[in-house]
Amino acid sequence: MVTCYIGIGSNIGDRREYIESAIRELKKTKGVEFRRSSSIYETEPVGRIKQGKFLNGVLEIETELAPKELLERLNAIEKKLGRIRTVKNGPRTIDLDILYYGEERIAEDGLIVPHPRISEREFVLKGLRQLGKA
Ligand code: PH2
Ligand code: MG
Ligand code: MG
Repeated sequence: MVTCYIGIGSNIGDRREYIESAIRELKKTKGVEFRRSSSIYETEPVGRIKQGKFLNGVLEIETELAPKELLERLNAIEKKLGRIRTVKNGPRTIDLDILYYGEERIAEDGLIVPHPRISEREFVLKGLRQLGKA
């Protein structure tokens, strides 16, 4: 089992409900053991796109899934919760990002871990700090 940290965010619709639903889905996912969550906090949107405020947090899980398998499961949860990919970095019902996959460094098509923008994103660092990972 590998300990992983997942960034979670929502800025459309009932944001808290989307976050709770995503956590429920994660708990139902075979090969994933949910451990704990940081608090869920409101953040100003970061980046060039004008969009609504986010609710963000960080989840700690353990998994026996390979990184790409985990990414597929996270993408499936995003899809199930109505995420439509239009504008890159734009508004979303739910966003689930792999921040850390154990101590592994991964650079593959569509998957870079640790997440390359952790150190510049306070909305991620805050949750990681609460979980003792930053
Ligand atoms: N995600 C982005 C872009 N900007 N800003 C906040 N506050 N929270 C996010 O989760 C976020 C963002 C792209 O993934
Ligand atoms: Mg994402
Ligand atoms: Mg993201």
